[in-house]
Amino acid sequence: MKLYYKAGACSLSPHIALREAGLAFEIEAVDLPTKKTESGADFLAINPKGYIPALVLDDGTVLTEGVAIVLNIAAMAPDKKLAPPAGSPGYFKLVEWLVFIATELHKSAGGLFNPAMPEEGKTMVKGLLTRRLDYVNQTLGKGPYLLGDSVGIADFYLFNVFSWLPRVGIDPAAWPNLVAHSTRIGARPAVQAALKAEKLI
Ligand SMILES: N[C@@H](CCC(=O)N[C@@H](CS)C(=O)NCC(=O)O)C(=O)O
Repeated sequence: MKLYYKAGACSLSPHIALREAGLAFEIEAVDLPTKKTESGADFLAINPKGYIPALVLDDGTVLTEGVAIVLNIAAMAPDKKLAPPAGSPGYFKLVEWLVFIATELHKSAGGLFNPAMPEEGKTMVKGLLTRRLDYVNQTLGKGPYLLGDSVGIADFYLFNVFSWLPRVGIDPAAWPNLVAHSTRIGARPAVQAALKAEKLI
């Protein structure tokens, strides 16, 4: 399997999931402005959507969309219990979290990196993000992880997106339960290995 990624971007979530799952994989960086991969390949020929993450499975299938990718990774390593069993009540809570992170946190926070976004737009998005993060902070007070006692793919995705806040001018200290969650996830050996492989530490 090969994961196409950009250091520190939203591909960090599937990168961590692959390491937590103990699966065999390679990573290849993508230069997003030119759509060229590290080895000189045309990334648009791999993922016509032009964005990372993209995971090429061993049978050649190209899977895109971070949520689909991490659900597939969890399904490939059921013994690691990175997701509740498909179809169980816990599974639908997991999907609820993944969709919330993708649509309410990732895309909002991601937009703040765009230098073309006007200041009024940034203020509006930061207000929205603040309300969403208040909710996550409150929920995390009830259990160490998003689904309670069991760590999994939603926690890695949340860790990934939360790590962007200082870079977009938001002080994470406003959400102590989220900071504690991020510290807890960041200390995991698989997470440290992913950060090292992406040259982030
Ligand atoms: N809907 C996609 C969005 C992925 C995405 O936002 N990727 C960003 C980096 S975090 C990207 O590659 N942007 C470059 C582009 O859109 O050209 C997903 O959830 O996986």
